[in-house]
Amino acid sequence: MGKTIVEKILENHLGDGSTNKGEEIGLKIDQCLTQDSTGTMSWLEFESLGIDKVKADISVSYNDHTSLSFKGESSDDHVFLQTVASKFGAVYSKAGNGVCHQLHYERFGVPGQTLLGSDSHTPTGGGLGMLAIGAGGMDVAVANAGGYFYMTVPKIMRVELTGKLGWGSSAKDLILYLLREISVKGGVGYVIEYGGEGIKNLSVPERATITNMGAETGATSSVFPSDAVTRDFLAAQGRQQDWVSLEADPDAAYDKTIEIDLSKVPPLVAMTGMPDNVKEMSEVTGTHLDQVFIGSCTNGGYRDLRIAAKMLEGRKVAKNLDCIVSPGSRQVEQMLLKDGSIEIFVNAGVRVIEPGCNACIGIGFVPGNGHLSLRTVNRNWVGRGGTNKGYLALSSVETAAASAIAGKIADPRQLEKVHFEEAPFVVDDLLLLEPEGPQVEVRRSPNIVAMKPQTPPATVLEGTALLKVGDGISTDDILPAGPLTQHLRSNLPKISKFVFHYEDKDFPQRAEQRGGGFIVGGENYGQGSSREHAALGPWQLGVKAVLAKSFARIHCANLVNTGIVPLECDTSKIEQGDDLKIDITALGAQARISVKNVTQGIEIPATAVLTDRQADIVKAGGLLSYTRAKHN
Ligand code: MIC
Ligand code: SF4
Repeated sequence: MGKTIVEKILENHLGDGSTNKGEEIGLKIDQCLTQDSTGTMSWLEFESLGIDKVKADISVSYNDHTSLSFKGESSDDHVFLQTVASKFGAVYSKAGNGVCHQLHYERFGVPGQTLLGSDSHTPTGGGLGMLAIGAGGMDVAVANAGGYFYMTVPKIMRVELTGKLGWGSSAKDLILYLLREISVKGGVGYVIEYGGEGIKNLSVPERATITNMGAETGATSSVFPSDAVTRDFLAAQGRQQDWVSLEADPDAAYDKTIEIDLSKVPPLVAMTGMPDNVKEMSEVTGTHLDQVFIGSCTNGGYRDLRIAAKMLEGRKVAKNLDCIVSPGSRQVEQMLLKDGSIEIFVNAGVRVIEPGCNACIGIGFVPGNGHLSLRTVNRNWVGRGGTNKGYLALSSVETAAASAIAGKIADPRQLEKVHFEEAPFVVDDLLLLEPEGPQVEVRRSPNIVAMKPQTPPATVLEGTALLKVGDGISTDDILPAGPLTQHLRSNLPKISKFVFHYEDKDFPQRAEQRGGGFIVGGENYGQGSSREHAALGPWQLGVKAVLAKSFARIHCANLVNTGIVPLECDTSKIEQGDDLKIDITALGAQARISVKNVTQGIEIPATAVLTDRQADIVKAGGLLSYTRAKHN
C-alpha cells in the first residue's frame, strides 16, 4: 500500500511509539518556532530544564505579536527574548520583521521536515510541505531541549482539488468553503492533506493561507505536497538547496476524502462569531462596515497585498470607514515599496502599518461599540479584536478591498479583474539576528516572573465547581489576548487576574478565596489558540481539574502539561457552586474516574483524557517536573 505525505513524514521522524493510527507517537522535531506572547513563558520553561543549548536544527524566536510595545513590559519581554535566544542558540527576529508563520516559510521552512511552534497557526508551514504543528510553550521548550513531541497518530483527510479559482475568489475563499463544509470541529483528529491537479494553480503563499486557517477546522495540521511550485518558490527565496520532492503515492489510503472544484468556489464571508459562520455574498452584500483590515499571517503575502493595491489604484477608501494594511513580512513590505503599492495605498487613504500581528489580537485598531470590522485574519470570535463590544467578519483580500472602497460589504466580482504578476522576492535578513553563545547575559526585568514549582497533586481532589460555561469556549474566552493582558504574558500572578475576564470578572477572586477548585465546560473546551496561559492562569489560581463534554487538542495537552486533570463527563449533572470530590488514584490512559457531586449526592462517571505517559506527567505535577525527573 502506498503512503500519504503525512505517513512519510511521521515515519521519517519516529522517535518513540508507533505510527499506528490512534496510538501515541513521539516525534523528532527538526525546527522550533516561538513568538513574543507565548515565547517568554516557553523560554523561561526551557531555562528551567537546565539545558545549555537548543538541540533543534533551527529554532527561531519571533517578535511579532506586540512588536509595537504599547506598554514598557512588552519591550522588557523583547529584550529577554533577544538575549535568551542569543545565549541558547536560537535566531531572533526583531520587531518589524513580520509575523512568525509567514517569515518562517519564507526564510526557514524545509519540505518534509517537522516544525513545532508555540502558536496555533504554525501549520502555515504545511504550505511548503512541512508537517508543522502548533503546541503549548512547554511542549516547544521540551522540543527545543531535544525531547520528542508526543501526539496521537492522526487520521488523514484528503482534499482533492481540481480546476482553477475564478476572478474574485481566492485561497481564503477555499478555506472558508471547507470550513462551511466540515465546521470548526470537522478537522479534529485529522491532518488535512491537499492534492489533485488543482494544486498546481496555487502558489506557496496561497497554499499557506489554506494551511494557516486549517487550524480553524480543529485539524492538527494541513499539508501540501512539495512540487515544482514549491521548488520555484524556494529558488526565488535563494534557498533552492532546501527543496526536496514530496508527494503522496498514487495508491495511498485516506480516512476521508473531500473533492472541491476550485472554479466553483465563490467569494465568501464568515460573519461574526465563529470562522465557520460562512455566508454567500448575496446574504451579506451591503452590510455596513466601520473598519477593514488587510494583512495577518493568513493574508499578508505579496500576492495578497499587491492585488489589494491594484484594486485600490485610482480609487479611495470610503468616508465611513477606516482601512489598514499590514504586510505579513518586511520582505513583502520592501516589495510593495519597490512596485509602488505603498504609494497607491497611501493615495487611496489606506493606513499602512508595520509588519506584525498587533491589530489581529486587538493591539490597536480595536472596533468601537457595535461596530463591524471586516478582516482578512483567521478568527472572528467575540472579544478577539480587543473588545467584546465590536464585531469581526472574515474575508479574502479581494472582498476586503472591494468593501473598503464601497464602505460596506461588497462583491469583488463587481470590479474589473485585476492581474497579478509575480515579482522577485527581496532577500534581506537584516532583522534576523544569529545567536552569539553562552557568554551572553540574559536580561530580565522584574515583570518577568518564573513559574512557581509544579508539585504532584493529592490523590483525592476536593473543591467547588467555580464556574460553569457553555460549548465552544475558546482560549480567548478563558484568557483574552489584546491590550488587557498582552504585556503580562511573562507574569502569571498578574495575568491570572484576567482569567474568564469577559465571562465572569469575579472568577479569579472567587478561585483564590476558595483555595482553587474546578472548571466545568461544554463541547470543544479550549478551542483556538495555543496560549498555555489559558491553562497556566487557572493553575495559578488553584484549579485542579477541568470537567467538559470534550476538549480541543492543544488546550487539552496544555492542561496536562500544567498539571491540571482533563476529565470528560456529562456536565449537565454539575451546577456552578457544587462541591466535588474526585479520586484520581486510578489515573491512567482513558481511565474511568468517578466524580462525586457532594452537593447533589450523585456519582458521575468521567474519562481521563490522557495517555499513560500523560497520566505520569499529571502525577509528577506537570511536564517540567516530569522532564526534569526523567533526565536526572
Ligand atoms: C492567536 O492568533 O490567537 C495567537 C495570539 O497567535 C495565539 C498565540 C498566543 O496566544 O500568543 C495562537 O494562535 O496560538
Ligand atoms: Fe499573529 Fe494573528 Fe497570526 Fe495569531 S492569527 S499569529 S495574532 S497574525
